Amino acid sequence: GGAPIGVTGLAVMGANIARNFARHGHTVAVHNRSFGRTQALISDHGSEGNFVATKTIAEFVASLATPRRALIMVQAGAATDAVIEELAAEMEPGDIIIDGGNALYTDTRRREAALRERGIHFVGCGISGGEEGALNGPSIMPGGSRESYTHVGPLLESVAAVVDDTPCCTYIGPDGAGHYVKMVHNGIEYADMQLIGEAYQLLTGVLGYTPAQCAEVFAEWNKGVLESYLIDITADVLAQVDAETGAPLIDVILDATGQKGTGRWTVKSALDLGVPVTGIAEAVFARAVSGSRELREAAHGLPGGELATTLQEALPNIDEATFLADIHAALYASKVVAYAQGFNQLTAGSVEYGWDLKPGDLATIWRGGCIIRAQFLGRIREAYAANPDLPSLLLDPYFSDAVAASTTSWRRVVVAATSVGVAVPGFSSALAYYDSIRADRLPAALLQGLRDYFGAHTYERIDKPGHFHTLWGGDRSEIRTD
Ligand code: NBP
Repeated sequence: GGAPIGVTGLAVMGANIARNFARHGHTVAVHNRSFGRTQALISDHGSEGNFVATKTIAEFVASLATPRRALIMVQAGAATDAVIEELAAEMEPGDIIIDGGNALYTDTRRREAALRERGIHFVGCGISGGEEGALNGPSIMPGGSRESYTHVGPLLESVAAVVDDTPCCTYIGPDGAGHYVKMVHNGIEYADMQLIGEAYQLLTGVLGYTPAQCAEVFAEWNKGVLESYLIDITADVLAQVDAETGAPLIDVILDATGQKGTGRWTVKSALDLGVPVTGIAEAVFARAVSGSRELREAAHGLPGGELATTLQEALPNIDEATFLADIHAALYASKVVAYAQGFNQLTAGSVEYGWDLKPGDLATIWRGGCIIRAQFLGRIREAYAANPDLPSLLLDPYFSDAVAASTTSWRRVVVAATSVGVAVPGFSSALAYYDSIRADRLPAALLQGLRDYFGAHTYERIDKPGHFHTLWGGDRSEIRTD
């Protein structure tokens, strides 16, 4: 006997995932530090399935079938450590602790190693989809030992979102792999949202559209290659009217974006790995700029020297319909760049930590349940199916054609934005990345010369092997240093 799964931590995410298990016919033991939340779950939703309410961790663990499977859904950080310790103290070797919170992957690596010593499996499990996803089917990214997946995989797959009969849940890789993948997912989400924000800003700032008109544009775009949850809800948010003022809600929301850390973590890891994830970095920094209230107040009204105030002035030969299509193309191309970079980071992380991540599998389980769910992920899945070792999504035929078809529009958008003074850090840095990787020569050669000049850092030559140094302070002859 006993419940096949238990959930501890019954705030919004935990309560919803517990209900999801119950609705799928699994008996679910539930526990929360303060019993009130447990009681509320049972009284509000107890009829949805078989819940076993428990008051203490000891009672909770005792109510589980062996090997015991306990899913932690508490605040990431110290709270998670505390709960792990309480659970492990009551558990036996072979039991499984699953952390479904947004843990930092290095914490997950540490916790997995410590619990492995005690014979307990630790499954660091990324869960995406917010509260709605947790209830109706999230995208689930479980890491840990392969053996642990045989015990938790079927249960997790049974509550995940489903796309084309495939659950949006698969074994990701050892120790911190699941949380790493969830982290990069969130980083990509940051980049995607930033790009959508820039498109909106251009619609209002260059084309002069009202939020309601913008909502119609996004709803239309959601019927094409951009079709995605984020574009869909963008239309919904932009159409919302504030009950209090009667103004579009978007116009009364303070323009300072919050962040809880996963985007920042993604960029920190990318910096350590040396992977250029400019799209995610720009998005994290754009949030930081938006939140710099004092700086923005002090700088407000500084002269901009704009070259134009209207589309007509910025691009005299481009009409409104063309520019609208340009914004769409720029958004799409920039999105391809952001995803290409994110997938490159996943590959680099996989090499660094020996995870053997399968990019195509990740695209597959992100097609549904999670915040970045989209048709687009199906295309990424196909790209990696055709070539699992693809060096960049930008080199896949489908995506390279799509981006090539967008380049002129993309440049016009950056030109117009620059002319009228609308900041588009995502669009412009994505274009800079694309132009950099496709360039004949980069100014890196000059930088190497400078580094050799002031620091004798040496340089390589295009015409022969070896490392060289010019005797800048002497007779300026070149010596080979190796
Ligand atoms: P919160 O992150 O707000 O955490 C609240 C829960 O943590 C409550 O059950 C609380 O118990 C418990 N808790 C805390 Br705080 N400190 C504790 C401690 N020392 N010992 C035991 N329990 C403790 O809940 P959430 O928003 O439902 O998110 C849960 C996890 O899922 C987080 O890690 C979050 O990052 C992640 N996540 C959230 C979303 C989302 O959309 N919200 C999406 C994906 C992942 P109490 O009731 O007794 O105070």
